[in-house]
Amino acid sequence: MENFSYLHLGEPEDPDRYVVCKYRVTTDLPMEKAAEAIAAEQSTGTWTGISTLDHTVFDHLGARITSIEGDMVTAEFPADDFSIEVGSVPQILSVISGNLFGLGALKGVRLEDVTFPKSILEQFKGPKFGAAGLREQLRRPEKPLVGTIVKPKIGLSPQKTAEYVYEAGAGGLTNSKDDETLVDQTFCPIEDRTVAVAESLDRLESEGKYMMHAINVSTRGDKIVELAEKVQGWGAREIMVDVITCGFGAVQALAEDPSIKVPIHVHRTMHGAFTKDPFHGVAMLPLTKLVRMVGGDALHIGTLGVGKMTGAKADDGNLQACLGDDVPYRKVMPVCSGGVHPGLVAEIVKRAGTNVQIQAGGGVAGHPLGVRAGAMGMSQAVDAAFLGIPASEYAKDHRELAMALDLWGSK
Ligand code: CAP
Ligand code: MG
Repeated sequence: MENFSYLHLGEPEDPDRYVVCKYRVTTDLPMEKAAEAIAAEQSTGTWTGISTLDHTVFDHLGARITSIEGDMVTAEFPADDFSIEVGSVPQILSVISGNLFGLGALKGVRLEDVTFPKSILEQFKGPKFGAAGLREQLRRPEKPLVGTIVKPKIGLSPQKTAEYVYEAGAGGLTNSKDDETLVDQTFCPIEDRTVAVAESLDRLESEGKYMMHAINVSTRGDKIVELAEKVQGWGAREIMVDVITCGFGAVQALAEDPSIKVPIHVHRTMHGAFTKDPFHGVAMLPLTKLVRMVGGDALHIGTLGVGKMTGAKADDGNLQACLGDDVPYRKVMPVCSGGVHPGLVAEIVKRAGTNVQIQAGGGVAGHPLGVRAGAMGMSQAVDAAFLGIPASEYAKDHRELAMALDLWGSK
């Protein structure tokens, strides 16, 4: 049986013809062996030599291990290993983050980053609106967008939801959204909720306040576009998709469908199943890059080490993946959410900058004086951070912020 080596250490390939992946590998084997196991399984090999593999195929489609530095392995996959023309994330993920996670040769393996050649990037259209499009619709050119998540996450009636949204907008918020578990339940049918919320948004607009509420349309693949079209017809100004549970293809179908004329807020619930473990799974960074490719307009990237969700670090590359100019797409609005309250806003802005959407559920609904005051507290905290004024200073003239800082403290 002919021996095929996947090791090409020190010979990085032409980045324009290869998909380059960085894996963090934990193994008891020599690292070269573990790295080759990844390259073989994800390209032209399997656990044993095979009589049907020849050098014509291997040299063309075999993955190449071009670097091993400590526990970091670089594997480069020929662009021809991937579907042509269609722009297919499912097939990409099957190659770069498929069987390898189950390989016995590896105690742990985490896909930390991926970069794509132009030939693959060009197959995708990216966001239809992007960060700039959101800002244009909200008449908010520079300040961070500031939003809330209607809480409790389930249970409010359509009317109560609409009242919450109106109060949040009246308190100065630019965005609100359904929570990730709310779609179309008996206690809050999606049509009734969408119509009632649209009336609140229209009322706010008549008062000179521009606001979006993302209606969650996360449902089965063969129904999601139809549901989004209905929701849009009932007056939704933004839709939300839970990308991990619905799939990247669902976001792409909505973003590329000309009949969908509203931005897509992308939630990432369930991501923790594979982003949380620093030694096994998939980091958020590859997921962020894929969400931008398929057309998410706004994406949760965590709170940069500040809020309740663990895992995110101050600079894990996700901001750059949303806002960078290194790919041919509109920018994605990074959403910082999860355990956020006014006392954390300054630190988030310090770490993320101002081209960001900061949102709070409990940090608004938990305010002692109710939703409108909670919204005012968040809005005041964003204004203070934007102006470079310490929140404690700004709170001297802003009671709602002062009460929030008293209740939750500040970082
Ligand atoms: C935040 C939230 C969001 C999290 C998701 C929640 O509510 O609505 O889903 O932000 O985390 O359900 O926890 P709170 P991430 O503001 O009350 O925490 O953004 O990291 O995906
Ligand atoms: Mg939520």
